Amino acid sequence: MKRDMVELLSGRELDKMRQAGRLAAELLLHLEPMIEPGVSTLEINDEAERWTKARGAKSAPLGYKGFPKSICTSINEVVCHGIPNAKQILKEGDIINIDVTPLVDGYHGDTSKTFLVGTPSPKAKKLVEVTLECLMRGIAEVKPGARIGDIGAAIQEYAESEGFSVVRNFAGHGVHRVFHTAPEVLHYGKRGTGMRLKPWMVFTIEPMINEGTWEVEILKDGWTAVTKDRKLSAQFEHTVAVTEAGVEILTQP
Ligand code: EYL
Ligand code: CO
Repeated sequence: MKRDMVELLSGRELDKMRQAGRLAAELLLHLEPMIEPGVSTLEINDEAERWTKARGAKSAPLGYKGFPKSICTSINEVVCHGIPNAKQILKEGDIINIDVTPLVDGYHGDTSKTFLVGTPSPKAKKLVEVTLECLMRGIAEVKPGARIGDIGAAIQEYAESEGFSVVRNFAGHGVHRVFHTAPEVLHYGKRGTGMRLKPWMVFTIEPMINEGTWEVEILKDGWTAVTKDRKLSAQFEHTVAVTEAGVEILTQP
């Protein structure tokens, strides 16, 4: 299968993706009560790993391109791919994105959410609300015949209208038996451009929205992406399927 070919799933495969997506959504719900000041990101990681294994699934990020942990935990200025660590303790006012991808019976469910730790600043809360709305506006564009550029355009228009910026270095992606594959789903762009969406395509939409500059830097650990200006970044992610009727979100419980 060529790297730029977008697979259309069978009905049986979409059912597997529904199961994987549901488990991913349930995992985020399970972790939510742990998100409190004083907990370490390693404790969250270890509970995610334990819960996932107990359900007969695997954590896809673990070992993926050498990634050392089971989930990504991205706090405040961390844009994505934060590595859980025992010395990294959540504190009052933080925002933290938890990104999970259980591999269930050969299929991946990929979802993430930015949680508030206690009561963050009004500015931080606004960023998180706008980022969720960006994801939902992107999803609302998904239907047969729409263009992939319509998704990014809707996200960019809303983020920038609220005074925020869209990260360019990371994109949504096709996901099924393969964790990351075609299509690439940019979170910025122009309406009416890019490939046409067809029923049975499955991909993620996962906008990263920044308070300041969209530019990111990778820390010396080789994984952690942070904002260049060290201002806040938030992200939400769903795995979605294109259906005859429009769109089905696979990663809600
Ligand atoms: C591992 C691999 C560089 C994830 C996603 C974990 C991190 C940095 C290379 C994308 C890319 C999750 O789609 C993702 N999350 O929604 N890499 C990922 N890694 C990793
Ligand atoms: Co993803």
